[in-house]
Amino acid sequence: MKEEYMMQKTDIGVIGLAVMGRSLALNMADHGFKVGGYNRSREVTDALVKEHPHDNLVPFYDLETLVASQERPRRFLIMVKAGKPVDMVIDQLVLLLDKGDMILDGGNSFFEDTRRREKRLKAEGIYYFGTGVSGGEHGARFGPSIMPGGEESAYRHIAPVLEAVAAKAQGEPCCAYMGPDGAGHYVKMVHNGIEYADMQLIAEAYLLLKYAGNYTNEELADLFEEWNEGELKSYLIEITARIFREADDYAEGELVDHILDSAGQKGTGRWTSLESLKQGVNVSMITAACNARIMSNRIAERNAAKALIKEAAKQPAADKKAFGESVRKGLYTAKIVAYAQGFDLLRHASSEYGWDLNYGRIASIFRAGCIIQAQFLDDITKAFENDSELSNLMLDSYFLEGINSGKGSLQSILCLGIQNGIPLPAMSQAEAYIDAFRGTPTGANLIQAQRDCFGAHTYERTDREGVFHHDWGQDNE
Ligand code: NBP
Repeated sequence: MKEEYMMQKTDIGVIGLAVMGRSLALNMADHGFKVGGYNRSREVTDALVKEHPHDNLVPFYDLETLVASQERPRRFLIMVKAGKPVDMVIDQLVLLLDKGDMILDGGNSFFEDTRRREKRLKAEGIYYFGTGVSGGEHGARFGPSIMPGGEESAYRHIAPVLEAVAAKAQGEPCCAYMGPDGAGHYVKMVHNGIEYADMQLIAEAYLLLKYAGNYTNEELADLFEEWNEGELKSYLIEITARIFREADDYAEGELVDHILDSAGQKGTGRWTSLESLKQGVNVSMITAACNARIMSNRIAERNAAKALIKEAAKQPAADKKAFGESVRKGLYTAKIVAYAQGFDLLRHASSEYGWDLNYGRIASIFRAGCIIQAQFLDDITKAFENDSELSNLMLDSYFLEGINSGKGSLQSILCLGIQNGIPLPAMSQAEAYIDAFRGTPTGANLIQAQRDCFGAHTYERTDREGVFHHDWGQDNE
């Protein structure tokens, strides 16, 4: 006799019921979609339906029955570990599907894998959507930011589900069609890169306030709460304020002081950084954030070097309150630069891969559900609505004003931080980027002279057209 589940009709199948898959499946079920849930290991499916029984969530134990439970065109969301497991699931699923069916990959897949898979499945008449999902477990369960990319004409079949489960910002779903093939996963990758830079900047503001401003955890919590009322208002600032107040379960004082100074990373920041070099785009703040995490991991070497390399003499800020305000302004200025770099990468990728990305729409779907959600994103949307061809966010009048009014603060906190021996890699990169961007000499004239001197690489001149080579008067072998 057939088990009861075998006769149930479903609207969508979710394949992979770990943290993210189960949360999205329940979110869809809450929104009235009949969801078929399948996981490679049966016990995971059983645990889900036991712990979270839901009328709209039907367990399946084989892909054939899951596929048979849907009317055509069918829809499946893959939520398994990124990499080979995604290909393995596709290989099994594709044998059971018909032309016009749809597969969504909601994991953190590398966009080049998504492009490859989309191309392969398109040849078989199956629509493949690389779908970035941001917001972690809580977001997936109650409303993530969703970035789908694939065949636009088929998007209408998946839009009702994705837009229903997505977070809402001012009543609008934080989900929008990004562009063809790998566009969705690319945007998600850059989102994660920006998240790395954002978090690093907040960490540097913390170091400045703690070690040059002598702020206590309570004072830090108060200050971050105050910041969260203004232009820095964001999820990351809000949770940081809460973190400073969190008592430790094992020792005296706050938990933050007992957490090892060594940060993990899963690779999406590194992908963004590597991709930026490929595109010839400067996302130095994202790279700096990756490098800061790498340095933080070298605990033994750092401990050994502590005794060998002289410490900077401490020079506390003269006026704690004024310093706090300078840090706020400097942080905001640097944050503008981080987003300017991230969106610059998107702009180049859009042209390179032929995606026609809509930057205002991208910023608008980051407004809720995801880690980088911030008030500031409304201003980014406005900037791109005012000028869809905006070449750099810093050139929008609103952000230009932010850069010009905050640049002095960024410089002053950098100076004090460096005098106190505080590492500020992301903030330093923000300052260097602004200076190079505004046409300050970069020293490239000297580099061109050296290249021409040792390799006859030629140079261009400031006073006449053409390409020149100079006889530098020595044997350069
Ligand atoms: P994991 O990334 O931990 O993957 C575990 C799931 O993959 C399990 O369902 C497992 O099945 C399945 N799986 C594996 Br591993 N190999 C498989 C194979 N060959 N065939 C079929 N299934 C296989 O799950 P997650 O943390 O829920 O994340 C899912 C995706 O979402 C990942 O790409 C992740 O990077 C992304 N993501 C995660 C977060 C987050 O906060 N966790 C946020 C945003 C995006 P099993 O039970 O049989 O082993």
